[in-house]
Amino acid sequence: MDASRKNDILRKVVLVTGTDGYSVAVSLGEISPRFAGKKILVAYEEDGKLLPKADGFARLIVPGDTLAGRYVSNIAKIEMKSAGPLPKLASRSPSSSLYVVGLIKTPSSYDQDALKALKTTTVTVQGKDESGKAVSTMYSGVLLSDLLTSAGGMQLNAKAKNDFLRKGIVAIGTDGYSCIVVGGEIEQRFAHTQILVALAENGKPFTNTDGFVRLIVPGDQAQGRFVSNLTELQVVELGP
Ligand SMILES: Nc1nc2c(c(=O)[nH]1)N[C@H]1C(S)=C(S)[C@@H](COP(=O)(O)O)O[C@H]1N2
Ligand SMILES: [Mo]
Repeated sequence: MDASRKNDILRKVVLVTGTDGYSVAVSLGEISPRFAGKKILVAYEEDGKLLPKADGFARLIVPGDTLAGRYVSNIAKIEMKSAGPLPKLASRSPSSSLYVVGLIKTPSSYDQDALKALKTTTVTVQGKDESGKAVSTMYSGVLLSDLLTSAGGMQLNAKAKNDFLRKGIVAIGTDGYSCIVVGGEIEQRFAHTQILVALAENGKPFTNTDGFVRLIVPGDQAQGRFVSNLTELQVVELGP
């Protein structure tokens, strides 16, 4: 970890590979108890018995993954990886455009009007205020998966099974703060996390200090991946 980077842990992923070479990425933002705290397991038993032979001695279990795409059977290797090049740190300035770049079919830039022209989704996030009281906040904007689709979709290898599970999206703020979201978290067929590029909070646009868009990752209790002044989304390779 780079101690000079705020929440550097949110830039890391683990790549889990099976004996057949199938691999998937899980983000530390999902694993870490301080953030999403998902109970992601390297399981050696199922219903109180050793795993079925076909699954090997250990299998990855990712609660919330509906189609079990990240349930890697016959785990052979678990590697820690960092997400892409480190963005330059800068002072916090309000963002006014969002670039979608990297392994995307049509690299694109969006301003507020361009995002408003896409399908709007609203998500409600449960959090706590300074006194510890439960509060819910409503965000509206564009689902990250819809935004990537509007930019032509990720560049994927059609021959590799579920290749999107080996891609990551690095979200970068104008201040250089960054974090990563992995393909398994955003693909709506697989995970039900509605990761949002939000334009409004409780029906009002963000104030200038948060920029015109902010990344919202429901389930992140410390809100570490709520990147404000979002200015770039970079699709990166996490696989071998
Ligand atoms: N651009 C940017 N976004 C950021 C951060 C940051 O330093 N820069 N800090 C994150 C962290 S650690 C937290 S806890 C929340 C704080 O959000 P708030 O300022 O709305 O309370 O924003 C997140 N988003
Ligand atoms: Mo934080």
